[in-house]
Amino acid sequence: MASTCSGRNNIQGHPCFGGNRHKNGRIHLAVAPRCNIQCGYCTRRHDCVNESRPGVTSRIQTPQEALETVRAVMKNDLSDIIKVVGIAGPGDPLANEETFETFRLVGEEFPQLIKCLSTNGLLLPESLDSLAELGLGSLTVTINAIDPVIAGRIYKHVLYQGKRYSGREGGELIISRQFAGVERAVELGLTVKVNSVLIPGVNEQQIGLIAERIKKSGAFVMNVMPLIPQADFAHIVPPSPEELELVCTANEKIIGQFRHCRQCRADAIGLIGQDSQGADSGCSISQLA
Ligand code: CLF
Ligand code: SF4
Repeated sequence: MASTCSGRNNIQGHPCFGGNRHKNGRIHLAVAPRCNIQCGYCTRRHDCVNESRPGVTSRIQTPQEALETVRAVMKNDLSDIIKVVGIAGPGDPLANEETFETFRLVGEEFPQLIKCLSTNGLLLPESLDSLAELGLGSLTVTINAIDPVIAGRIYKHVLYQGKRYSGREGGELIISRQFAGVERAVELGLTVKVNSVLIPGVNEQQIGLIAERIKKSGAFVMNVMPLIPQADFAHIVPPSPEELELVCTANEKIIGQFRHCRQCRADAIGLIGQDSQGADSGCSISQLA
């Protein structure tokens, strides 16, 4: 049944959407191992306890195990700070049925927690009614290009409805799905953040154009993240903090910028940058959330 959700969901206090990140934390549930695209910068690891970057997790949990993790956390000292339950990987949450089941289970028992999801956006248009019914509050979509040729360089392939797309064709497909998803999410009252991975020599000219287009689409905030050089992009020198700052300052004239991202792990728990699980920090989707 389509959701009748209207008006903006309440995500007050969300540390990645302008809330107080020194007081408010989040718990990430690593229930989503599978992905439907291959980004050139992505390496996922499921057994990693000492690496602090998106796409890594100590282990994958089932929805029931994830619920038990939330129960345990909400019984201990962290219960006062955890305001958000997020699913951000280590693959694409929307490519994993477990994401929906986990939000259902956790939402029944902990309705006070803001539900947050981070995705590459490929399956967003067809997933949004279910997500709105589950009470999703905040959504992050990672958009790295608006030019399909450049997107084709970033996404090695895109798997959609049993077919594999690559190059310009794959780029066109994912970009159209991402923007259709962002616009529909805004209509449904979700608060939307767009993450963009700044990849020097590949998409730096795209970042300002993405900012303009997402502003028109109704997104709330943008988060430009530096490339973590891995996989096919291992040879690329990532942007320096100063270069990143210049980009954010230019973008700020177009749309608000989130500047405190720590490129978290898929199993992070606690305040951003001070997590108690896995390594140091925590959101996932290999460079999504
Ligand atoms: Fe997690 Fe991502 Fe939700 Fe935040 S993280 S799913 S929006 S609750 Fe935040 Fe971590 Fe940056 Fe993500 S600091 S990587 S932006
Ligand atoms: Fe999939 Fe995220 Fe890795 Fe891209 S970065 S291949 S969307 S898991």
